[in-house]
Amino acid sequence: MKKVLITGFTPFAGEKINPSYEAVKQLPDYIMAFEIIKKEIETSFDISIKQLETFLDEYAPSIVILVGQAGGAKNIRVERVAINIDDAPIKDNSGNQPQDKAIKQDGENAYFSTLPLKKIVNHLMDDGIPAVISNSAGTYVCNHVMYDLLYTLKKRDINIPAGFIHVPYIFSQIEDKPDTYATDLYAITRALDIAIKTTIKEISWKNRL
Ligand code: PCA
Repeated sequence: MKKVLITGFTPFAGEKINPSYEAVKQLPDYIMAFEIIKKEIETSFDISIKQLETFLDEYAPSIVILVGQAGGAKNIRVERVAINIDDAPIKDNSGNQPQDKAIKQDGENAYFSTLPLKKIVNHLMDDGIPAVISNSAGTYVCNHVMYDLLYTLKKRDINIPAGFIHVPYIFSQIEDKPDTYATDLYAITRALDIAIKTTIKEISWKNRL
């Protein structure tokens, strides 16, 4: 059975949970005849990409969607681009804080997501979930892992839909943060379910042509 690899991150920056993995965990085990492989990735520059590469080897997925928290975001942010730079505003969970550092010496300056971005955003909006295409995944661990994903797939000549989605805080995280936007976990889980279905439909149509 074909597989979708979907990952969330561990909590970081003093948070008790990370809504990305909380939502990933809630997804069903199967969607439209694809097995959904749900994994947690450490919010660490070094560990995260080792974990990701192990998952790619182990599962050989047909679709990869990485999910991370974007605290303060007011919508689901479907990322368009990963850039070749680490510039961490805070330490990661391993205590590292790289500054102005290229991720891959032999990598492109940037790689574009290969997910059907506009279709995902449109289907989310049709469902009443606020969503946008974002043109920066930042310069912290999320951009780092998105970059490593797209670089690795290109190196291995694997042509599959792959990309990144940032999600807002959920309500339990903002009790001590006045005036900060949050949504409920169900909306995020539903958004991920829609993103997966939209991407599966996209490859199913392409294969019929
Ligand atoms: N968000 C961080 C890293 C882990 C996460 O969930 C980021 O946006 O880089």
